[in-house]
Amino acid sequence: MSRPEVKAFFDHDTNTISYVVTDPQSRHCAIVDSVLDYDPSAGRTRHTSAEQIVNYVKQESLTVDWLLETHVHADHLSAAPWIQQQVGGQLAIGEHISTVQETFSKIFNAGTEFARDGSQFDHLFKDGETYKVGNLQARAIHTPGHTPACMSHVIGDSVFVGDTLFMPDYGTARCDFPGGDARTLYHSIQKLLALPDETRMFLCHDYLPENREEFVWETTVGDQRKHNIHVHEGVSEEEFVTMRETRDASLDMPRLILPSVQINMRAGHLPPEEDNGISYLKIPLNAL
Ligand SMILES: N[C@@H](CCC(=O)N[C@@H](CS)C(=O)NCC(=O)O)C(=O)O
Ligand SMILES: [Fe+2]
Repeated sequence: MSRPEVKAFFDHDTNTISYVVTDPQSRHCAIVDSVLDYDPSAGRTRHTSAEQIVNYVKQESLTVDWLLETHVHADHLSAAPWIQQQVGGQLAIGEHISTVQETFSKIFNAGTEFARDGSQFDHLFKDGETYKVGNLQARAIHTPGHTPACMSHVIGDSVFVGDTLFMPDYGTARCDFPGGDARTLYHSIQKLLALPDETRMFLCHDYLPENREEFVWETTVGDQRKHNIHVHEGVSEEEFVTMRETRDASLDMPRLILPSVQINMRAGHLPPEEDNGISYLKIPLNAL
């Protein structure tokens, strides 16, 4: 089993971790879940975080094979199209993106200009599909529940799980976004926990629980299986669903859900400019 080099980038504004996952032999890489900085008071996007990734790719002379989005993020905007312009690579997400696009096109009353078939992406992964990052063997696993299109990616000895699991002391992702489902998440998590115990596991967020002072985003399948506070071995499906639904009822919507979803359902592109050359976002009232 080959071991990728994993370089993590932590975004303090949204608690998101992006990764550059490199095959040390070929120096080919995949970029997982990049962040486009967004100031909601000004409606201003910036590329400061994305530039760090691009600079790293250039410094290390990497060839970008893939820009992987684990899902349509609801808490930060994706910088994937901007990074692709700078350093190339194929932009990919799970094939069930069309379900997510269908759902959100209704909420945002998107026009016919908005394709609901995932065609904004270069590639749509199917469950179990294998692919390569340089010479590293990789596999996409459909892990819905947080959203219908969530995918996890096994690359060499590591798995990138997006928002399915968080650190063992924080637990699991919420399941109350449109199309989310706690029971479905439970089953997806079982697929991840069935990977070999020593598999390195990389998470998309860390929200720093009260009893910890450092952000952490790497764990192992074995640690999750034994210690995850929501789904460790022995927690039944019913117990999990009750816990998750109770917790979800107490959570506020993510601060950036409205901008994030409108950009990310378009693969990270801004909505088409209006006749004055400015792109606009909508705020649906009382719809979420
Ligand atoms: N306070 C954060 C919350 C972000 C959030 O809801 N994160 C999602 C992932 S996109 C989650 O699953 N949170 C789990 C939880 O808080 O239990 C924000 O406003 O951005
Ligand atoms: Fe998420």
